[in-house]
Amino acid sequence: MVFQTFFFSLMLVMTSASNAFVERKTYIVHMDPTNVAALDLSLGGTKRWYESVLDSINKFSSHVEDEEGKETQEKEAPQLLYVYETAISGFSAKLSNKQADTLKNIDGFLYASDDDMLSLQTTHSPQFLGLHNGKGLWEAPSSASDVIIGVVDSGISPEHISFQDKNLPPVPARWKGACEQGTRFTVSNCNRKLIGARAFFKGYEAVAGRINETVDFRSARDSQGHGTHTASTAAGNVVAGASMLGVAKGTAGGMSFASRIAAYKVCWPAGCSSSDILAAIDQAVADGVDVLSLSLGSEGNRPYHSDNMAIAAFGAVQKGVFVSCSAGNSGPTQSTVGNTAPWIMTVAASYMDRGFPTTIKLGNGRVFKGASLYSGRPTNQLPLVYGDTAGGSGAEYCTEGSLSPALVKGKIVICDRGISDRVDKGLQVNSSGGAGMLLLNTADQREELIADAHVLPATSVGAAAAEAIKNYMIMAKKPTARIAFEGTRYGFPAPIMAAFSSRGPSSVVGDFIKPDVTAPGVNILAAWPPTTSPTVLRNDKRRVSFNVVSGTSMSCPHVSGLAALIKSVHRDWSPAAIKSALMTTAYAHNNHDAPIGDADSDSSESATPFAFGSGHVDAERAADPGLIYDIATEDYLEYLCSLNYTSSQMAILAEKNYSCPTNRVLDPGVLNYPSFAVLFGSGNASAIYQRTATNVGKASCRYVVGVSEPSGVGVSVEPGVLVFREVGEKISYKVTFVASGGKGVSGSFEFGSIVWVCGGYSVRSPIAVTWKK
Ligand SMILES: *[C@@H]1O[C@H](CO)[C@@H](O)[C@H](O)[C@H]1NC(C)=O
Ligand SMILES: *[C@@H]1O[C@H](CO)[C@@H](O)[C@H](O)[C@H]1NC(C)=O
Ligand SMILES: *[C@@H]1O[C@H](CO)[C@@H](O)[C@H](O)[C@H]1NC(C)=O
Ligand SMILES: *[C@@H]1O[C@H](CO)[C@@H](O)[C@H](O)[C@H]1NC(C)=O
Ligand SMILES: CC(=O)N[C@H]1CO[C@H](CO)[C@@H](O)[C@@H]1O
Repeated sequence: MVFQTFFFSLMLVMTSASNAFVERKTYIVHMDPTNVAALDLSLGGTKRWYESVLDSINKFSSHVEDEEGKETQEKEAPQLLYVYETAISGFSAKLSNKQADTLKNIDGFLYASDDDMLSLQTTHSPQFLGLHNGKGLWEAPSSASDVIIGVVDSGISPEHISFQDKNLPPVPARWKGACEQGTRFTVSNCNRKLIGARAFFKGYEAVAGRINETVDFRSARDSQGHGTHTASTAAGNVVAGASMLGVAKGTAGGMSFASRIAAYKVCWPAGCSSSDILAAIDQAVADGVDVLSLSLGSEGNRPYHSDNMAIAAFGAVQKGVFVSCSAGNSGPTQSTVGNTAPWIMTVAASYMDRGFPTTIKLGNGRVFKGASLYSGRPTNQLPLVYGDTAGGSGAEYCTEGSLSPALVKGKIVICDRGISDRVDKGLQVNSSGGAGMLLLNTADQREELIADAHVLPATSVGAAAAEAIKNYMIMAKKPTARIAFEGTRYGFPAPIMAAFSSRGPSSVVGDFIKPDVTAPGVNILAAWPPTTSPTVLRNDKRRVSFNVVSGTSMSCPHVSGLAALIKSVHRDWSPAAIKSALMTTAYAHNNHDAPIGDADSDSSESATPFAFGSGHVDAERAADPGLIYDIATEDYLEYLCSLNYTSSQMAILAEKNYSCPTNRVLDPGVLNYPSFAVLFGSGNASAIYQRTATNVGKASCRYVVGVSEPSGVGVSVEPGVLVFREVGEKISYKVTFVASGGKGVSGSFEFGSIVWVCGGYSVRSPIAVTWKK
């Protein structure tokens, strides 16, 4: 082959001894696009070229002698899974470790990572976000119909009423996507609402084997419910009279209900593989989506140049696509936040003012509150059983087979959270003849009250009440309880941060606050496939068309939908401008004018920006923020230079040869981010950050700064007044942070904010100061 030497350097040196075990894995290989672009495309294009690369790898690696000098023969040739060309540059392939060892000899090779498996982070919400029928952003929904939201998830249930296309104009002419055929999915499943649907499973099947078609559809059709739920939250139709078995009754509708949806299925029963996710992002950008919604978990602690999601998201953002991701469900532990790259909108989850309260009355007269989506009649005052009064080993967790029907029949069973699924515990109690269940939080889950769709009268119980109930079990001779279900109630103090919502500070870099914002993510009503039970358990035979689910997976598509709305009224705004608008107009107080609370504590302590970022998103204010902090690709690249990335690490992200400026000192503090995070060492310290505001409000406006200083830190802003005379004008200012000695305890945080005010505009950036350990 004549062109073989072109991509394969002549000196091939095997670095490691060949392994006796031929282990085949999927590798994601990042290539320098300049080398790839230099190809003679007459050879057949990028795909053909990568095939030849793999061919050569195969030839070479199959003629290597092992340690004993014997020639070993590779049984299997490398298998090319995907070629990435739009958001990232490179390919993924299934290779033996010996074959993988030769990758670094390919001209243009930058970096290879093992494929990994990520997981999904599992009516009233529009009103809670400030959206109202016929007003403001929802006044002229037709403008939103040109905006396309790509949902990378577990697929979609295409016949659902939420995705019907009544009254929608034709598909935007620029759309290049497709409706892919597959198991129970045809071209006719797409319409003017669901304009594209694709499935990505090569990476998944390389690890998990062929998809079992009795368990999942080998197509974009959703069997898990998650993707249908997130897509309808972002852009589902407005459906009146929606409810989940009578609970949360009302109108269900996506945030940007006039926008188009394109579904990219990457999540299968055992998870979502990175190689498939990258292929989906790459394709979605090529197809022409405006917004990408990714309710997926990624490793939170990798530097950006080795975080596949961050790399692909950067490629998308460079091409003008807004990328919204879930922050993760690993809270309330500190520094658990994922998807933290500065070009990603990282979304935390909080409660709305809607709840599903229950009342638990014990035999001693004490009353506690809980939450449940069960909507039937109250139980009678019934005997309570727990642990060895309910069954054998594992009975305290109500695991399968642990409960004794003789002991639990007709009684209320207490089950601790942990080990098995919350709703499965209820199924076990029900099938053993139990009449009800109290699902107790452990100390770890604090006062988080998740409402679940239990199959029997059952309620969740917070940690403090759980302890009181267990004490009562010990003290009382004949303990009893009664559970009553109050249905859907409104007016609770909100937002409150969900305890499960992952927390900052980011463990990758500390130059800005993560997560960025919070949005509703607890007990969210949205569309559900008619073939899937609300609990996703196989032996739950109930079927619903709307379901109530919780997670940062649910808060992320709220923000994706809002970004689409803002895009529809500000066509020319960059992803960073939309992000800035959502962040600087977010609020940090609740509906009672108190600070946002935290389900992590028993309501006395308020949450911090490391839980909610800039605050809770406010749709209408975000559409008219006054000022924005814009960030161009070049600014992100200079920021990455300030992290001292090598030239090949830079090339992975830059998608081109990029030389970091050498004529000046690069300071991470100059990234034009809409929030401030400052790291101080022990003793006195200071830092100067710079920001540039662009006027997108009234032409003539005089902004005056207001500063709320973090405890122990002096903050001065220079200049303190910004006078704008025209729209589009940019003015820079400097912020100096000076720590007064001795105040900071190592590892502690202090918070404050900077607010620019002109007339009705209020442009707020939170400040977080961390004293390093
Ligand atoms: C597919 O899944 C079904 C249901 O779990 C199981 O009975 C069947 O054996 C599986 N088939 C294969 C080929 O694994
Ligand atoms: C709960 O138990 C009742 C009575 O045994 C039974 O009829 C019902 O099917 C059970 N529900 C589920 C979801 O298993
Ligand atoms: C980058 O290198 C410079 C010069 O060696 C150093 O001062 C700076 O702290 C480094 N920055 C980071 C983020 O490691
Ligand atoms: C990119 O950089 C490499 C060395 O880092 C150099 O060999 C190559 O010529 C450069 N390509 C372009 C197009 O500038
Ligand atoms: C150790 C140190 O330099 N301490 C100084 C920190 O700053 C305060 C106020 O500026 C001074 O009073 C301390 O001497």
